[in-house]
Amino acid sequence: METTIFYYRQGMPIETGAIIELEDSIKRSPKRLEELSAFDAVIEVETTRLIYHFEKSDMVLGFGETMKGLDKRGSKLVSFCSDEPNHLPSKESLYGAHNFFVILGEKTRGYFIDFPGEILFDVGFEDKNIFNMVIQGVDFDIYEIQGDSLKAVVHKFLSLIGEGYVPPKWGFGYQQCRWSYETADDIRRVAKAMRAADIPCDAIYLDIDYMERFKDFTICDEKFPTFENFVRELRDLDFKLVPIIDAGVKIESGYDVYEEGIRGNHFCVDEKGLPFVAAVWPGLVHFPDFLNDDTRQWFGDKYEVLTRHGIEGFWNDMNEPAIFYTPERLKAFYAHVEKSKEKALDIYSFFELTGEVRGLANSMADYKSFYHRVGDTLVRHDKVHNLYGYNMTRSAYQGLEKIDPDKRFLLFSRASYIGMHRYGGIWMGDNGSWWEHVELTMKMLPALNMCGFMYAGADTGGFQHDADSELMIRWNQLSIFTPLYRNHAAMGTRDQEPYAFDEETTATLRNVIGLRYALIPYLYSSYMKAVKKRVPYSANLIMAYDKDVRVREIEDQLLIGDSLMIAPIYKQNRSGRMVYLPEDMLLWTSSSKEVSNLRVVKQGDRYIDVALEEIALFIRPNQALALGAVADTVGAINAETMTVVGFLCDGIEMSLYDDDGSTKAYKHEQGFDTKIWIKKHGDDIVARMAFCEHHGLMQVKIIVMDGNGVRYEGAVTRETPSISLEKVSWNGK
Ligand code: MIG
Repeated sequence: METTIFYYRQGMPIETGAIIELEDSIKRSPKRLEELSAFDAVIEVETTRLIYHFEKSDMVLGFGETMKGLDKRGSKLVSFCSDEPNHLPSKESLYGAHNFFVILGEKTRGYFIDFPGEILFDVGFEDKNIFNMVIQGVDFDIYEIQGDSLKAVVHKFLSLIGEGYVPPKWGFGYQQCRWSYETADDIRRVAKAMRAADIPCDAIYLDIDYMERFKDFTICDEKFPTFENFVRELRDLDFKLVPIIDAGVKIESGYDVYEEGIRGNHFCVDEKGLPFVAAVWPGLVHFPDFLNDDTRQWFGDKYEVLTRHGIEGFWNDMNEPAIFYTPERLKAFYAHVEKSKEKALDIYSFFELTGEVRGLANSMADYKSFYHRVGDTLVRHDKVHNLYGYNMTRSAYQGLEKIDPDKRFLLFSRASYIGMHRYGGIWMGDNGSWWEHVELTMKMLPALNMCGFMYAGADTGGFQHDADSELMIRWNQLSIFTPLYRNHAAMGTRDQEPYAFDEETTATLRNVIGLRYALIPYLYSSYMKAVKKRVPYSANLIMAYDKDVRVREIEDQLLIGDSLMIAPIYKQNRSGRMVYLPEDMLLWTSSSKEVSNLRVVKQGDRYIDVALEEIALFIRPNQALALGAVADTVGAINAETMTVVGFLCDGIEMSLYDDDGSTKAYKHEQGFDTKIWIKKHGDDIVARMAFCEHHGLMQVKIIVMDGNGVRYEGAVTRETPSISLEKVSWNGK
């Protein structure tokens, strides 16, 4: 995998910390922007335009969190972290600003535009032949990676931005959320119902109502009396509690976080140098100036208020930062209303008025009216906007690291910028219970992976609107493959816990979620390998099959790790779908973790039956899946037995990674590596395992099918780690 990096610098950019592993020799001698040959640069007074002329065959991949599919050509995207609760196809910005893309054509070139203000990416939208980029500034860095394949370029980029965040292993379990389980009793009910329905679940979430009037680092005593005992009670039932933390700090005299923030000059300031005031859930708030090291330390230390009670994970919300309104803009709006009273309101002035109401939230004028301290100068927020959520999560990560340096905490964020993946994951924000958003989950995941965000997932079942049982099942059947697997719904929507529908749905979801737990040995191993090897955990087919022109248009099938391809159902009332196989694969149509329904599917376009209770798993040639035992939680999984299911063509050689799942030992130690070899010797099929001495695994059942559909089985143990497999059936018979 050959790559070459070119580093360009224009003006005097602010240090974003996105790129941390660039060779010193390259870093020390940046090229001038004019030397960037693929793009023509036009530097104006306050903006920079970069223009690229498309070749006919060019595709544009990447950009992380967007509403778009695999190829972004023909799209208009705006890089500006936005609190966007309506994920409509026309939306140009979501919560993350991920300015990394790859132009894939005659040549393969990746670009990262390291600039924290707004960028317009017109990827052949106004003019289909022109990629027009408008950077709202004249100070930025550009990293160009030229390579011999998409895989090589992405690998290099993932290497430049540093090793990704690793959650505790329980973060791979199923997690249940709602806005809000309001009281301790609500949570108890969910916990009990989950166990009564025999549905595995590792965590239940606390949304904003657990706080005292939405004040960060407080707990509402009335709703959650003796919080510490409650956390323990839940832990005894094997559930983790994961509270939310919002970006805005309530202005309230006597509230310690507010008082400390004022005393320590920790808040962003307005033009007059006074703490900037905006309104979010707590009412009027100040925003911590996360761009400062001392503020990050101060805020990060606050997480101890909750870890002290036994909390082991957090989600950071509203950190674009979202603004409902500012008193300033509200005042202007009232004045407008007063003025409109003087003359008769016509339809146009009516719409102007209502438009202004809607424009109160997240207004660019507000983002231009406050400042951060950067070194000795004040920098206007809009110029560094995309660094805000990133630095909030960095603050949390560093705070938690201080609290317990070796412990992995669960942590993810709504807003993000490239580089934040080192500190936490992200969730995909306020989607809706729409089939289109099942599909969107599948489109976002690989694009996020290209940008380093591997611990990611959608609000399964949909946040806005009401979910029905079929949508719920199909969405879960996809989400079992996303590292972050969480069911979340908005206030006022129908209950959508796995037991909230009918008995049949509960039974199906029990199996679906059970399969997730069974797959953890494979999924966790794949995740850890991806983090360590700097490759995506999940990718579009084009990443692996770039010689096959057909896969250039395939965005509704995904690769998960090295062995697996999935083809989820994302439409209503379907009992199957077309799947394109770039090569022969072994199909396991699973309705539970029992391994039946195996068959070889030949390369090409195939119609695959996938009934509502089934999931189609495609195992690639000479690859295998590893299935463990199912339990209520990840921690309770019995590690002694495992089943390996493989598609044997010439020989399978695989290694499965595991570790303690809770400490950061993975950073400097090898981990537990279990190796498996399955080989054909004439008519004989020999399986051999190298058990890791530190792993509890005692025996492994092996099931393989060869290209002719002949199934072989056997079991290896620590005593007999090498065996011949027995032929058991012919194409499932
Ligand atoms: O303005 O905390 O995206 O997950 O449930 C809404 C309430 C604020 C937005 C988050 C969502 C969360 C909700 N929050």
